[in-house]
Amino acid sequence: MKDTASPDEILFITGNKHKYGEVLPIADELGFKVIMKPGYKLEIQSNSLEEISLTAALEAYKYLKKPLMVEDAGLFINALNDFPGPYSSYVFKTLGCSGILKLMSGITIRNAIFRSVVTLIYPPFLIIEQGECPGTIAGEKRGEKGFGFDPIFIPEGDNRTFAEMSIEEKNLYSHRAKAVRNALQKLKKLLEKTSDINLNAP
Ligand code: ITT
Repeated sequence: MKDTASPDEILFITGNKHKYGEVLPIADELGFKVIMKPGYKLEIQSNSLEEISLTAALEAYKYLKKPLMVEDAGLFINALNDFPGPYSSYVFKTLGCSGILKLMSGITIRNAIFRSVVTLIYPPFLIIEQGECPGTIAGEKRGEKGFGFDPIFIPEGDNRTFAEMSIEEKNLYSHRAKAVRNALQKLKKLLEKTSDINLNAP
């Protein structure tokens, strides 16, 4: 019988230590031990965050054969027809926050949404969960914390950017916190439900 009270270890396939810092307190609260594992995330080009996240998780599992989680996220800006969306990583490296602000100059409707898709492989379970955070693009960069587009994103319900918040505050709103929480809660329920079944039996 599986002891669901002891923390279950899950590798978090990411090279982004900020993401790891955001995921840790959520995993902790739900009784899972998440360990950062850089160097195994295959980034395919696709219009779909789901496909990027699932493909990366399956590829990493081929090599590591251990319970693992991949999270892929993007910023979708309404006035730019959802740009940069799944291309956020590349666009951040090339244009950065300042480039996005330039593209947005003169635009008054500044709605945007952060989306996140988590794929969690914990044999025999494969869980895919999403999280969204609606908000607006600020007029200028504000704040020093966080990463990526945090200095220009103001979540709905607050007037600070993500970069002006602590991890705990960002986690109250963020796309990633919602997706990770959903995925780990689902896994926890499945492990509880199946705790008296030998999942390794033929
Ligand atoms: P891994 O792929 O190694 O996990 P990454 O930083 O490349 O890390 P993503 O591909 O999921 O992560 O994210 C794409 C980009 O979107 C990321 O580089 C940031 O620029 C931006 N982004 C995603 N989530 C963000 C967040 O919570 N705050 C600010 N920017 C974010």
